[in-house]
Amino acid sequence: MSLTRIDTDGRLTVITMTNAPKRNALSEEMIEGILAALKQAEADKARCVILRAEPGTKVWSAGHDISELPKTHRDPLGWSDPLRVVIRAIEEFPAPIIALIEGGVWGGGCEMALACDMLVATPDSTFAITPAKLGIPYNITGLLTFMNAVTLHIVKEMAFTAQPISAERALALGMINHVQAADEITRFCVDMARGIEQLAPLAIAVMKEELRVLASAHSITPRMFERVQGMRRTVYDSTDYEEGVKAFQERRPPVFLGE
Ligand code: LCV
Repeated sequence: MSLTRIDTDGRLTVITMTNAPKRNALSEEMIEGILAALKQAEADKARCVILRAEPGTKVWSAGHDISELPKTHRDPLGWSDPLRVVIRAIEEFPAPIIALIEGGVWGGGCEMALACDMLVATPDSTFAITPAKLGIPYNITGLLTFMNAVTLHIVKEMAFTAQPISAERALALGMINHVQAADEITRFCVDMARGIEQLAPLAIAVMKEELRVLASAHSITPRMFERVQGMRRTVYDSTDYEEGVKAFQERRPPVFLGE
C-alpha cells in the first residue's frame, strides 16, 4: 500500500502523504513515494506542486522515521539518508513547490516543509526542530535550510529548546508565507498554483535554481568541514544518541548524561 497519493491535471501536481497512523513519519517508503511523485510531476512538466497531508490531519509529518535511524557509530543524516535525498529533490525540482501545512510539523518534517518554496499553514499548525530531543547531531546542510528560513536566534531557540512554534509566530517571523483557515487553505493554495501556471515556467525554474545556489553559497574550508564532522561523530557515537532513540521507542522521557 503506497504511503502517498498523487493527483495531477498535468500542470498542477498534488502530492498527499497518507500514512496518518504513523503520523506521516518520513520512512524510506514514504520518501520513495514522494520522490516518485516528483519524478512524475517533472515528466508531466508540472508548473507547480503542492505537498500536503490528508485534509484535517493533526500531524503533517512527525519527521524522520525514528525506527529507521541507524544504531550508533553511523552518521544518521549522511548524504544518502532518504531525508537528505528528498530535501535535495525538493530544492532542485524545476518548479515551485507549495507546502500546504495542517497540524504538527516535526524535525526532519520541518526541514522538508521549509525546503519547499512557499509554505501556507492552518492556524493550528506548529513547527518544531527536534534533534536535541533525540540526541541527533543534525547535519550542516540541514541547519542551513533552517538558517535560510529564519534568523539565527530563532533557529537557536527552536533547536536548543525543541519546542514547537505556532503558525502565527512562524508567519510573524517570515518562516511561512500565509496562514489560512482549514476550510480555505486548499482553495488558497490551488489559486496560488493556478496563478504560477500562467507565468513563464523557464524563467521561474531558472530563478528557483539561482536562489538555491545563492542560498547555499557559504564559504567553509575543508578543515572547518572536517572539524564539524568530527564533532558530529562524537554525538552519534554517544550513549545519549542511543538513549534518545530508545526513550522514544519506550515512550518515556530521555535521560541525557552528556556522554
Ligand atoms: C517513527 C513515529 C514517529 C517518528 N518515527 O501519536 O530532526 S531530528 O534530528 O530529530 C530527525 C532525526 C527527526 O526528524 O527525528 C524525528 C523527530 N520527530 C519527533 O520527535 C516527533 C516524534 N513523534 C511524536 O512526538 C508524536 O508521535 C507526535 C506528537 C508527532 C504525535 O503524537 P500522537 O500521540 O498523535 P503517537 O505518538 O501515538 O504516534 C502514532 C504512531 O506513529 C509513530 C508512533 O511510534 C506510533 O506508532 P504505533 O502506533 O505503532 O505505536 N510515530 C510517530 N512519530 N518520527 N514512528
